[in-house]
Amino acid sequence: MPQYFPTVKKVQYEGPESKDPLAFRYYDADRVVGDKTMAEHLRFAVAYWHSFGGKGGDPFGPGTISFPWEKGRDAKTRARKKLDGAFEFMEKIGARFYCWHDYDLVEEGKTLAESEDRMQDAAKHAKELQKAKGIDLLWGTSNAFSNPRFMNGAATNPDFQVVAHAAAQVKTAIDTTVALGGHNYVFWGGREGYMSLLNTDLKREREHMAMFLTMARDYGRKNKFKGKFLIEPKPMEPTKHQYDYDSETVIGFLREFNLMDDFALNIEVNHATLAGHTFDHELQVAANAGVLGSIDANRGDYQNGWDTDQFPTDPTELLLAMRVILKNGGIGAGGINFDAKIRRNSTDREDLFYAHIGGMDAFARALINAHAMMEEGTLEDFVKQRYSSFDKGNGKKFEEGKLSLKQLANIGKKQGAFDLQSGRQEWAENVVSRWV
Ligand code: XUL
Ligand code: CO
Repeated sequence: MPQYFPTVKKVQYEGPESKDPLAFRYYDADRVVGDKTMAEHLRFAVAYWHSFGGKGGDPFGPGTISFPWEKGRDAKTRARKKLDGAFEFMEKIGARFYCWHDYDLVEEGKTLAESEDRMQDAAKHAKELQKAKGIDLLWGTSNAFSNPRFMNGAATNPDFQVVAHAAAQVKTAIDTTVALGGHNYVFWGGREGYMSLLNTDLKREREHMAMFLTMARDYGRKNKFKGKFLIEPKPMEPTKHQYDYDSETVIGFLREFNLMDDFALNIEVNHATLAGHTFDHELQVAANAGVLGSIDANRGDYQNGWDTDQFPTDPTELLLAMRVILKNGGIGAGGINFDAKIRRNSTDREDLFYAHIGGMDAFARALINAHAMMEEGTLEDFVKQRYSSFDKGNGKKFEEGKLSLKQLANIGKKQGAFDLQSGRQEWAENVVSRWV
């Protein structure tokens, strides 16, 4: 089989002192941190679309990156060669998971039937490669936003014909995910949102989205899909207002339409930033509701207000995120998917390796430090102590719902003057900086 990345061998762990740009300095897959190996904690996944399809085009110019598998003679051959290239990359970088949209796994055909046929062919090859290389599908999803037919949305499109077309696509994507033993199935909102309220029936569109997701859930469950359906919150882009705005919004939606048992959240760093939140805020909100499903790991540029999809490098941001994940007992059947792309001027074949090595090392380092920080427990002890007045006496009764407002007011009247309790934020920030 031809090598698509001939200049790179399997990337090895060499330790923090290594200066080899094609070695890991922190990610040591089999190193045990707490109760699991790094590979088990982090479950890294490679995003098929950016890594093997992203060509660097932007609104000001065409792509700068080309891929050898594009030269295959027909669509099925091209898809199979792309899989060969992808699995060679994933094996060399040591990622044990990957994620795709239907139409980056294959090129979209002229008809739904042609696309489905291509998906089935690609899935046969993907299955062989998964088995041979020990790599799993973290999640599949459907691209129901790029084709012009989805310009007004997919499940929330005002035209029923488009909704039905989207259903055919999603059904095939679920079938393919099941055929490949996918651990999860993702719905990112795509163009589910509006550009203007003037031409939009907001109530109906949200109800249509809930109906569509319920149907997808029922279909998946009838057809042996055991994993979670994941919704990926994002506040804006491409639409002015995306219905899956942020974690709180999506959780409210799932509760309203009785979808909490089967759905969880796929939290993306850059989407959190766009919503005006931190990454750890979005993770904590999902964790509190028991729906922290998976992660799309890509940062934004903090001077730009759009989704720049850069590889994660920020030690503080990742340390705080790993703290939430460890407190949650891990990420379960989810993983850390690099929904990130190399820059338009990163045109060497090695650049994709540098990018993933940087992201994997940044998370591994954050895992080591977050674990050590929590073993020391300074912040955890402080937070526990800060709320300790609710652990006993009337505070406990309040939490248990055993006080009326009148009783609570009487306690307030009787207690007299009391001391202020410092929140010690600067002290807490200094504790964190010891582990960055
Ligand atoms: C878009 C985005 C998508 C989803 C999958 O912002 O994050 O790539 O992750 O459709
Ligand atoms: Co994403």
